[in-house]
Amino acid sequence: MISRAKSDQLFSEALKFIPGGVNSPVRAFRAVGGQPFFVNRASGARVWDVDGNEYLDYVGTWGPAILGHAPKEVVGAVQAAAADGTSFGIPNPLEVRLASMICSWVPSVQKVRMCNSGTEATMSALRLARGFTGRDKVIKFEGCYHGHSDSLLVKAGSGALTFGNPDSAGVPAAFTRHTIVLPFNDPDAVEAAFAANHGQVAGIIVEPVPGNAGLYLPKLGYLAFLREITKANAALLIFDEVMTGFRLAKGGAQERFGIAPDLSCFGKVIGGGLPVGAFGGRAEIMDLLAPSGPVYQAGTLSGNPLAMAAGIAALEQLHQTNAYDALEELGASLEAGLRAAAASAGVPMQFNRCGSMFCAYFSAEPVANLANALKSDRERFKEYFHGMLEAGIYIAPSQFEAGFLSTAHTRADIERTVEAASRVLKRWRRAAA
Ligand code: HOZ
Repeated sequence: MISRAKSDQLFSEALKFIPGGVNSPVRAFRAVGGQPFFVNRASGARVWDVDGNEYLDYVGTWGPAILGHAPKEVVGAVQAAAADGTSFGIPNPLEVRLASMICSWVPSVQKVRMCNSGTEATMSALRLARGFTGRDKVIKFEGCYHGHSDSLLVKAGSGALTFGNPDSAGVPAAFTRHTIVLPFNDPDAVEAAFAANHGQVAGIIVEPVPGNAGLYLPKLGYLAFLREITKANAALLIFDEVMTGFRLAKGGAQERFGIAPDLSCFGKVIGGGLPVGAFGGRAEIMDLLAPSGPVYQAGTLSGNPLAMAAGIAALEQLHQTNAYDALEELGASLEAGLRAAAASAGVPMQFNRCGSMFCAYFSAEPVANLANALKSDRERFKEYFHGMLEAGIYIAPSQFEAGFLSTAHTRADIERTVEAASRVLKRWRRAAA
């Protein structure tokens, strides 16, 4: 049994001063039982806790660590930028460089505005869509999580779903009156919503590959359908690529699936591990933002030089190392290994994967939307989580989160992961026999 005495001590202290002992709910182990461990060092695909235990990490700081933790190019860029000043509140050249990189990697984005988190990006993109169309209503999908702004915390995924508050307390009903929530992968529901709200829908916001209720993929043609129906109704298509952007391909999910949304939201990977968000799209829409236009959006630390330097270094590294092919290969071998392990243990498991994002559900049925995800065996997930943790492998402490691979993971790491999973799954089989 691994000792986590120092982590336990820190958690007791944290509970005195921090609500729930954590600064973001998903970090608590409430959905799986037990207490979180405290990390004081991370490098490559590994993190170390304050008791000196090492973990092979598939959370990757919830997505940003696509190059692994503390890649030297990113650390060096941040150190160099910090030496020149940590924040100016005045335009700096790094903002221009990162904006131009984003626009060239993601052709649907002609102009981009930096902010500080994915939540800010989606909240601002929604305001912009409403300002551009002059309409109030917005369609979102069950289980998709677009950050914690009021109007989007409806049937939301991630921690909101994990802890049973998909419709958060503290959000006045009036604030979500214009949010229409539909099941994902169901074109009829979208058609019906447009028919019932003719001329009132500003846009659809969607995670093109939803990664906040585990992970499920869009059915063939579904994203193209969303593109067409938004166009036909003069509404905007907003891709929330906070997780998928610069991860599923250089141009994100929109490149992978060949769809050009009107607006896109980013975060995670573009910050290289520092707090960054961004939203961008067609120039005629983006130019409605203040100071060019009437839609207000702002931020003291937006375009922060450290964050910009980290993001630039991360994107340059991804480009120079041909990272996406390597990530695809790693993902494919993890998928093959875990599927084989589940089959040989006789445990029903759905392994959903898109590039370097993945999720294992303990279910005999395919998972393509929130209703399917909710049918998976979460008790089994808890056992799986703790079995893997005891083997020194850290996956997200919730069934409703995606796993992330990085270029720092190796073939040997994948083999070790598959062996550990195989042991955990076979143990259940024996216990059930
Ligand atoms: N957006 C992240 C993945 N669901 C969670 C990060 C957080 O809420 O702390």
